[in-house]
Amino acid sequence: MKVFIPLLFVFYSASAAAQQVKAPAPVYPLPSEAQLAWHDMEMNAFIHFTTNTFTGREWGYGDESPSVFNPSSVNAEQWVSVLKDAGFKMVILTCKHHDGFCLWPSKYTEHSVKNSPYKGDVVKEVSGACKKYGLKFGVYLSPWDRNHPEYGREEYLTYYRNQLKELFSNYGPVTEMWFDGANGGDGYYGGARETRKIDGRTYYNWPVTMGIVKEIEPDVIFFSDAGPGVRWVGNERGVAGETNWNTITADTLYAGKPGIENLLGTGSPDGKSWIPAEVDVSIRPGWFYHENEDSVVKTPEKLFDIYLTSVGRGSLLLLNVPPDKRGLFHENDVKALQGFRKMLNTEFAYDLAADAEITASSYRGKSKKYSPAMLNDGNKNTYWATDDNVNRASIEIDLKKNTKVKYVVLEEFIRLGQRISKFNIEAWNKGKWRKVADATTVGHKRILKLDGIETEKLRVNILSSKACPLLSGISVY
Ligand code: FUL
Repeated sequence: MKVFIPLLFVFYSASAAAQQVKAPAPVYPLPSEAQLAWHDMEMNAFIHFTTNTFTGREWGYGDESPSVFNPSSVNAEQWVSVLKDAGFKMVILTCKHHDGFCLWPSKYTEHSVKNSPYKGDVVKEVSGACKKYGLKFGVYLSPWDRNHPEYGREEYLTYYRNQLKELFSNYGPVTEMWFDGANGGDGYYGGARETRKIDGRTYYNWPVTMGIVKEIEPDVIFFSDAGPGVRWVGNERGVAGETNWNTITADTLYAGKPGIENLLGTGSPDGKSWIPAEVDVSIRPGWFYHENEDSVVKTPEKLFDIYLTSVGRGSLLLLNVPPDKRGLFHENDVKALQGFRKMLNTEFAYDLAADAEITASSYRGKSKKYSPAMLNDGNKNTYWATDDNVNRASIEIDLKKNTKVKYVVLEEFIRLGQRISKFNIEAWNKGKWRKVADATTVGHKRILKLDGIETEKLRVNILSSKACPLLSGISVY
């Protein structure tokens, strides 16, 4: 009996100490559950398909006859299965682009597939294929409509909202809704053939329009230049800011304001809302399929670079792959996507940090719960943390033997807010530490490409953070 009492006591006091270590306080603003799920998708696909595919245009004027929409063999299962194999998690379809042609037989217009030789329902095909292959589905419904006679007037808003209700009620669940910032200008407008300018901030009365959608789909993520769910990254080249805050103050952004592109790319550390940047880019020069671009489909190497400047900078990649005139992904695009997947698999084949010994200059309350072991436990819900007011720290990754290293990947525990604003990486080389990378923000995922160095030890130095830093993972490839 005597032997057991002290042992029980030791056990009791150790677990009590662990319980006493308080979790770090959140750093506001925080992401919603829907935004966290969006971050985790990392790679989504865009599909641009309309009369432009057949006329060779990028922006249809709105006077195209539905008879031009004549794909011979639409196969949405081919699109979705190719995308799934490449690792994409959601498909966002241009249900209606600026030309106003609807890919579903909307009961509110004659300008749709129902009056085309195709006669089918592309929206139904795509949302059905997404369900079958386990991908999420998203809707792009261009607010600008160059076909509609009432565009620019109150009546058009009723039309637009009716179409949103139609799409969300008949083709859901819808995970993301894409509101394009390109708005107003010349167009057919039911035969008027004139220029119609609107005030992008007031005309659509977004709070009302989004409210209607939210009644049907409460958790939908709204994309627009300024959110509120996710923001535009400010360019269509596939590049997020090297410094990339998920936070931004929405009032400082509105469509058409000159010079906001840079701010969209970087966000701001003191931003009032969590509105992460989405990186939209096309696999081809244009958003729609054009035969003369068959030879300039982005290479797997280029797509991989884009992955590093989007996902690797804490953003999400939204890659557009446009079906061709047959209604299929072109062979060249399929090949490029397969090559891209192969590169991802090869470059990130084996995480050397999984077997490494990881230590840190400090960890929260010396509690196992916040120890460096949480960095390579393969669990995104556990994290290493420091004590309050300890905003600098070093983490050492001992690989045990000289190893060729190409990438270091950090993941911040963003559920409690984005914090880290400056860090660097050093490698152990001939008896001393040598700096191999300098960076700022981390966010959902930060991938640093090193020039294939050889080292047996790496050190991540967190140099500044808005509050105690929290990391859920470190990987080395
Ligand atoms: C832009 C549009 O004008 C392009 O046609 C394309 O849809 C792209 C994703 O957004 O603003």
